[in-house]
Formats: sequence, structure tokens, C-alpha cells
Amino acid sequence: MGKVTQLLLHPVELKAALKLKFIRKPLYSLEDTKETPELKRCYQLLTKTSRSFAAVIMELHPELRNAIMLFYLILRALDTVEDDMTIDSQVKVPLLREFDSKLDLEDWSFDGNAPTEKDRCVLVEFPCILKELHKLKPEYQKVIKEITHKMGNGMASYILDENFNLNGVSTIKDYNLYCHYVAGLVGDGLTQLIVLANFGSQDLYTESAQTFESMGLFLQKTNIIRDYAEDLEDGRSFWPQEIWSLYANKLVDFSKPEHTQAGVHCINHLVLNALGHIEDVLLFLSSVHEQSSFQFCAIPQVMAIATLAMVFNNPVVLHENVKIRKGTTCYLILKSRTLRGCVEIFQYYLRDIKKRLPVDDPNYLKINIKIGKIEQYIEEMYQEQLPAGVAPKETTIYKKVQQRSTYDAKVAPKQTDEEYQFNMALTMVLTLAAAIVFYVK
Ligand code: D61
Ligand code: MG
Repeated sequence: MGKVTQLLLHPVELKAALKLKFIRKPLYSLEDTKETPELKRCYQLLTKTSRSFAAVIMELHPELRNAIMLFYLILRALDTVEDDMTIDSQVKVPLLREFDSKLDLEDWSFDGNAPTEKDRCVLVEFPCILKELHKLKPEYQKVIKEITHKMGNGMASYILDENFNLNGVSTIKDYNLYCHYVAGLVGDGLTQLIVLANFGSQDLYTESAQTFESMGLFLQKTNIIRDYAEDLEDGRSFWPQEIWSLYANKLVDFSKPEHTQAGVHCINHLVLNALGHIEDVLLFLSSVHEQSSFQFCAIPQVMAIATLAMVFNNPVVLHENVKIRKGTTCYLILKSRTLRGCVEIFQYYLRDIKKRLPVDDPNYLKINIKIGKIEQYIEEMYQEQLPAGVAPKETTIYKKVQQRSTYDAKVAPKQTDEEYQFNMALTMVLTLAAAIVFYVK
């Protein structure tokens, strides 16, 4: 179905798309992203290489925008080396391991990717990235280099792992570790940057690594579940054997009609595993104060829960990549600007999952309990359903939510104003249309 037809069939999303395009004002001017030809090129590379992350990075506070944009491009470059099956491991492994040392050079680039590799331009034009990287505050550069070092070495250790190459990810522990290298470390670096800029509470980085780790793992695991068909076609897989072997002898079996039911049960088991990160995600979001950083962190997470609900109990995943509608994305972007909005989005999709959970699913009880636990956590966040006279329990999450609510309160008037402007514009358009119909005819 065409994108326009899709929108017309979902009026709430059509409204969101129009609001996002014509009414909502960006938080910061984009003027200083064009300061030098190199910087301008970096932002072009960003838009070229990322579908979803470019938009959220562009909206960031100028204090962190360049740092996070360069962080993205550098890790994208690293990932482009990792993903390219045409590079010999004799070349690939040392390149991944020494990638962080390239960041100290004035001039370095790499032209060894296959011509078909979609993001090869980032490596070819790496000198632009280096030039801008060296202008960042030294403490930001240090974070980027440290994470690049850890990710490069983590990726390299998997390239040499015979068992991984032959059978993919084996245990759930391995699954978490692989996701740690490619996504958890991004959460680590971003959290450091946010805390250095004083855009979030200090305990965000010091309290528990699990919290920021989950920000990356929830995104990466959702992608891995969704990408089953695509990855299989490319001859690789990231679904952990410890889980899929409960449902089939070979991972490819799920794509055969007689194993569809087993495949769906496996998907649901993987979704159950991913649900384990949601409480951390909500705790993390409650600790981010600066508005553009909040949106930057929240948007990917709400898109992930929407995707997770879409893949849940969905046999289509076994044959093709499912994707949430463009209009849904617009709606989520506008709504996730407040913590309250994010929580409502999570609640909505969790209830949707619960509704569609078949009673004969092998994990029926576990999934219900997990969702119940998250609902309970959300209750603790707000504690609005207390009997008269009972005071809320002043838990860590409760206090964090209270704090974040003061920032939410600054966004609410903006949302009301957008609604007003939208209704005014709509009234004008309709009046004009009516005038044409009745008088001009
Ligand atoms: C807040 C906001 C964004 C966050 C976050 C917290 C925590 C973690 C992440 C983003 C990272 C999430 C990664 C999920 C998507 N997975 C991939 O892109 C895979 O590659 C992983 C290695 C490169 C990571 C690059 C990255 C991604 C997002 C960033 C960032 C760096 C830096 C700053 C901000 C956001 C996937 O790639 C697919 C592809 O090649 O197209 C793969 O190879 O598995
Ligand atoms: Mg990769």
C-alpha cells in the first residue's frame, strides 16, 4: 500500500505528520552545522548513512550535536568494516583493533570496502571526520576514542571466533555480550557525554552500568528480532541458539511453512527477553534533564517498543522485514517529548502485546508476569492511584520522575499551542474549501 493511502487510513497519524512538518518548531537553529565545508560534509554523511538517527542527532543541543554526530560516524565507519564480508580477516581484524589509533592521525582514509557497501563513503571521506573530531573538547574526544577502542576489539574477537562464524550467537550470555559491543557501548559513551555536558543527573553514569547498557540492548535486540529474514539471506544470524534450539533443530527451519508456529513461539521468547530492558530504559529517561537530549534518547526507544509489538506473534517476520508506518513514527516523535508521553507509549504497546498473546504460547505465564512487573514499576513511578491519606513511597524512581516532571511541564504548553495552531489552520482550510464549493461553483 502507498504511503499516502496509509496516512489517509490513519487520521491520527496524518494529523501528527502535518503537525510535525508544518507546525512544530525545531529546538535549535541548524546554522552552525554548516560552519566549515568539512562539517557540512559530515552532516551530509550522517544523513546519507542513517535512516533514523540523523533526524534525532540534528535536533540536539549545539553543545553536544557535533560530538554525537562524529561519534555516530566513527562507529558507523567501524561497523562498515565489521559488516563487509569481502574484507579478508587478515586485514579486517587488525584494522578493527587499531581503529582508535587512526583517530589521532591528521589524515587517514580507507578504500578497501566492496563497491557495493552502502556506507563505504564514511571511510573514504574519513579525513573530514578527523578534522572536525580534533576540534571537539578534549574530554569529548576522550570518550569517543575509549568507546571506539572497546568496540573495535570486541568486534574483532567475534571475527576470529570459529563457532560464532559457523553457528552464530550461542548462549544468551553471548547474545548480551555481542549486543554490548555493538550497542551497549554506544549507550556508555552517550551517557558519558550527556553527563559531561551536565544534561542529566550525575548518577546516570556512576550508579549502575546496567541502566545505560539497556538503552543500547533494547534497540539492538529489537533490530535483531526484526531482521531475521534479511540476516538469514546474508548468511548470518544473531538469534541466540540457547533460545531458538528450544523450537527448531536449524534456524533456517523457521522460514518453512511447517515450522511457522515454532518460529512464532521463538519470536515471542526473544521478545520476552527484550522486555527485560524496559524498566532500565524508563529509569534512564527519568534521569535526562536537558530537553533535546531527552528527545534524542527517547525517540529510538519508543520506536523500538512499537517495533517490538509489531514483530510480536507475527509470522511475517520469518519471511520479510516488518516496519512501523511513517505516520506512527511522526506520532511517536511528537508524543515522546515528555516522560509521561513515553510511559503512555510503553503502556499502550505492552497492553497490545498482552492482548495478542495466545494462551497456548509456551511462555504465556512468563510474558504476562514480565508485563505485570513493568506495569507495577510504572505505578511506582507516578503513584497516582493511592487510597486517600496514603503518602507515596519516596523511592529513587519516584523522586526521579518528580524531578523530570518539572521539565515535562515546560513542554506541555508547547504541545497545547501546536494543537491550537493545527486546529486554526484546519478550520481555515475547511472554510476555504466550503467557500469554494458553495459560492464559486
Ligand atoms: C540513546 C540514544 C541512542 C542510542 C542509545 C541511547 C544507546 C545505544 C544506541 C543508540 C546504539 C543503538 C544501536 C542500534 C542499531 N544498531 C546498529 O546500528 C548496528 O550497528 C551497531 C554498531 C554501530 C553503532 C553505531 C551507532 C548507532 C547509533 C548511534 C551511534 C552509533 C552514536 C551516537 C548516536 C546513535 C547494526 O547496523 C545496521 C547497519 O549496518 O545499517 C549492525 O550492524 O548490527
Ligand atoms: Mg555490524
